[in-house]
Amino acid sequence: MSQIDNDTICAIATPPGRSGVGIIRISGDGVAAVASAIIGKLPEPRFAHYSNFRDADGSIIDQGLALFFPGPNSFTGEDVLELQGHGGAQVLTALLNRVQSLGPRLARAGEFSERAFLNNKIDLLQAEAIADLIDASSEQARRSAMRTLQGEFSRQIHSLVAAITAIRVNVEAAIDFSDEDIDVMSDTGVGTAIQDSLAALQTIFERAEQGALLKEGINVVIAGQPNAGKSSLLNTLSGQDSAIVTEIAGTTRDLLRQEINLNGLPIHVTDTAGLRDSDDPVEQEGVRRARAAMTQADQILLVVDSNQTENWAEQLSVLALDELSDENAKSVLRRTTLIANKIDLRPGVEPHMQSTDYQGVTLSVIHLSAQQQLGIELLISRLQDLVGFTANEEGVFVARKRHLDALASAHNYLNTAAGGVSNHAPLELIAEDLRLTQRELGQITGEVSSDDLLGEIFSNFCVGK
Ligand SMILES: Nc1nc2c(ncn2[C@@H]2O[C@H](COP(=O)(O)OP(=O)(O)O)[C@@H](O)[C@H]2O)c(=O)[nH]1
Ligand SMILES: [Mg+2]
Repeated sequence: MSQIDNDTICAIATPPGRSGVGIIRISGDGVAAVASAIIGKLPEPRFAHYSNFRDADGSIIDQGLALFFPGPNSFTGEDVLELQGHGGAQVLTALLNRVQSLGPRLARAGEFSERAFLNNKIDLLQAEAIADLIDASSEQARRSAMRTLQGEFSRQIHSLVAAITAIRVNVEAAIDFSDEDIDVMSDTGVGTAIQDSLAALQTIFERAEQGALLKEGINVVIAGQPNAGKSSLLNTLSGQDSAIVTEIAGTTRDLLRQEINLNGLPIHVTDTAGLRDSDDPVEQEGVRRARAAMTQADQILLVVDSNQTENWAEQLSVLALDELSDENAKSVLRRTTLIANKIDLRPGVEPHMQSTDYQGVTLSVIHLSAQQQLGIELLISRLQDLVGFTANEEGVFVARKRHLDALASAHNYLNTAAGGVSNHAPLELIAEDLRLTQRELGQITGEVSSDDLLGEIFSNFCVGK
């Protein structure tokens, strides 16, 4: 576990730029000395104190509010002083220099939150939720981050850990009494209790998975032959005229990225150059970048002209699957949805979805018109279904890949323990699997965590947080 540095830290807590108010935050034992030097006294705890902020020579740098929160009843758990002055770059720099000249050093990114964690003011999930709340890109993401910050995710993990502790106690008892003529394992219902915990773990995982989607979103790449209507589809999805659309094949060369929010699910869409052989070096580079983007995509939307859907093999040849290993080719196909565009040119064809088999993989085909905005809702619900996204975010808490990995691994250990119980495996092995389950869960809240992990998590925060 990281040792907390005892030195006093300071940072500008408001974003750079011009604003009515700019805040400097100071935390640590040196706070009292800073307060008396700059404002002449230590303000009464938790009262706003209006004051001059003075430089070493007595001149006034700025005027504003000073707020003092004595430890342990502060965000970091240490003495904290906030100087709320005016939000100009020169004002804040001068004030920060003055604070530093009195001893405090500049805080590292996330160091205030790290101290709050190390002083047990918040657990690791909550510390991460602060960063996620600040970064929230949608109303749903904000609400789910707030749920984690209020401790909902942590409470569910804790109650799971408590249930597994109770099971471990019974398994340990069974080990102690194994020579005697009583069956502690079945008397105490260990098997059923493990099944209950497995179900609870599954529910938490599903909520966390939704939360991770709200936070991270999915990468969608629009690909296909020139003039299929890729850029039109990007424009329709994003509701903006972002990409140039012309009837000239080869218009798009650069990758064009747009962030779209579909009912709270962030979608990072990339429009690409049409896939064809070309002598033009600029276009060749565009095609190369398009292919590279496709390998990174969670979903590839392969746009084709709906007049040319008789021969899928020909349409799918632009994916250049024969240049890939069998496994990679399958992976590309599994990530591909076919978009049969321009149905407005085909009298009698309504927007619809069908499927087609290709090389043993079933692909969905969505018939729509990007330009006339017909059938776009089919595509949107298809994208949401693909990642299992539900617009109902009740009980969903923001989560990261780190949490999902730990939950999945906890599920594995617990499942092994369940199998051990039904197969009458040695009790010591079952006890060990339960211990490992708990260890994985402890990593989520930060009860068990390495310095490396903590360093990585907090360094992604902004300074002053
Ligand atoms: N009728 C019709 N034309 C479309 C549709 N989508 C795109 N187009 C036209 O097809 C041409 C190529 O479109 P564009 O989006 O630039 O295709 P890209 O080369 O794949 O990016 C343009 O003239 C578009 O107006 C559609 O749904 N219906
Ligand atoms: Mg284009």
